[in-house]
Amino acid sequence: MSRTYKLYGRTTAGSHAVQMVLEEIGAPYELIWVSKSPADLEAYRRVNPAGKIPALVLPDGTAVSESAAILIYLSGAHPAARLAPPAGTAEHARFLQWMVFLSANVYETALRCYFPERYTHDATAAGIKEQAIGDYVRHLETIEGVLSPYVIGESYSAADPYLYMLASWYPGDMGALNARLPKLAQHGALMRRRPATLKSDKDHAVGE
Ligand SMILES: N[C@@H](CCC(=O)N[C@@H](CS)C(=O)NCC(=O)O)C(=O)O
Repeated sequence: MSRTYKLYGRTTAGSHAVQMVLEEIGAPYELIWVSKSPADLEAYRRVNPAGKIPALVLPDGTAVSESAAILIYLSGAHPAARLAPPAGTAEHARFLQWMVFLSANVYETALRCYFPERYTHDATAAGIKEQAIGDYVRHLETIEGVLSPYVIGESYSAADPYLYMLASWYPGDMGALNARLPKLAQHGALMRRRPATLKSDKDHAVGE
């Protein structure tokens, strides 16, 4: 049985954080780009029936989707990489809280920003996007309040690449965001010192 993970990704998509975590772990993986062509999408639905990026196929062939679930799974499967506090501790509860917060709020807001037309049947997409940008800042402000310097405090965890990726998708004025949220800006700078971040940044900027 191959011990290699298969990561299904796309530029500027949720596979970015998963690749960062696989790089942090040092696990062997193959990055498979999924284009938006109907043929690629139809084939990809056999991996993730929802058709959303990312998906990770485990070495035993199990396909897992939902970015937060993939990151939490990898943290637990590779404890030596110390990407999450030990399960059952209060620190782990806080880790789970922020992983779900990022997925349910920040990721959701990003999707509303980039696909506003999916949230309306009439011509109000511009208003939906405007509201979503405000929500984006509000959710990032909540995280700014706890960054110290990482999401769960002094220890780096899988929540950090997740936050880094989601913050990088902010569609408004990034300079203004950095000025308003200095701890988030500092978090981004810390992340860019890590080879795993740079590798995933580079691959996800280019794609196949
Ligand atoms: N809740 C999902 C959201 C995944 C998602 O919506 N991914 C986007 C890319 S970032 C996508 O596949 N969009 C294509 C589409 O919706 O058609 C997760 O966290 O993995």
